[in-house]
Amino acid sequence: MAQHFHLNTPLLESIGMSKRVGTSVYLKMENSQPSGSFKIRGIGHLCQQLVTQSKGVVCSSGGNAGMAAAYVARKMGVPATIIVPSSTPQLVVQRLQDQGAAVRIVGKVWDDANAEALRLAETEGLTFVPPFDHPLLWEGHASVMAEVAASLGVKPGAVLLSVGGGGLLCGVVQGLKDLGWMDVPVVAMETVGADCLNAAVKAGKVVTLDDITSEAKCLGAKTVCKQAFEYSRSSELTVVSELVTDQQALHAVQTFLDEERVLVEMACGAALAAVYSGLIRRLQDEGRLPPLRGPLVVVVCGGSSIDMQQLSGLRHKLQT
Ligand code: PLV
Repeated sequence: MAQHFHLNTPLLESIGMSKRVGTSVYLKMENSQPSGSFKIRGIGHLCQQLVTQSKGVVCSSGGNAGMAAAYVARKMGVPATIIVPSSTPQLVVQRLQDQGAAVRIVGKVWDDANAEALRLAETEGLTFVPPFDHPLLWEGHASVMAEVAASLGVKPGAVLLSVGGGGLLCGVVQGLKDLGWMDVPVVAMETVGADCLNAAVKAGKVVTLDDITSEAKCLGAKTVCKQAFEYSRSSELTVVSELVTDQQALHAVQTFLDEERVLVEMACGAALAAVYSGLIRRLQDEGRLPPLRGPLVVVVCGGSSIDMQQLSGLRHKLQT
């Protein structure tokens, strides 16, 4: 039997969020995965398929894909090199090293790090592990919806998640397709300044952002993957692309810590903010999201880019 690296995570009802939304809200706790985020689902699956007799893996990452790649590589007994941009906090570099990975800091944003990872894969003969743009990743991420279906027992009214490069979105849509639940709307959240999907939706085509100006660095891919964009405009699906500010994402991280007693990073705060800022209610009032006919499922994507020091730094910077 194929070895799984990810866990079947808890699906917890949130009373605080349910009160705000006016319908029951369930949290899929991907923060409790071994590598700290959902990324282990797709990356575990991809590595199982591609890392046979490999000299090692190389992964470009805002941090969490790297954490997953480092964890999986360690379990498979192969070396991992993780290329991160300079915007990655030292605490993440340390956590990657603690997972046994070699870390290199290249460029300002993820796209720069990715170019170097592709180069290394080519020159050193390493297996390239992409953070979001690969069908095997989406296939792996799809397991999150299968678990939700098994635990919840009913069809969700909607799924709420964050979008960086769009891998999680593609995986969730894949999972919904597998379940025959293509009518379940997906609310896809980004922060202003890390909004490559929203920019593509507005432009009607895939576009590349000039820069990443949001503090949600793990959402900071300049170009969304093509499949995510295609899903966003598919007539068979409802994908609602929305933005929150960094202040709203940070406020959500803090409210989540207070109410659910769990600390997540800004990338995850973007999704949580859709509930805490009242956006989910507003979208329904304005008819942009159909009235919820079942519980709202929030993918709590997690993330390792946070600790108390990082949190107070963000509070200071964003003045909340
Ligand atoms: N982070 C990627 C891409 O960064 C990475 O390398 O780790 N939530 C968290 C906590 C994440 O780390 C990410 C992606 C996302 C959500 C968004 O997932 P995606 O990229 O599949 O849309 C640049």
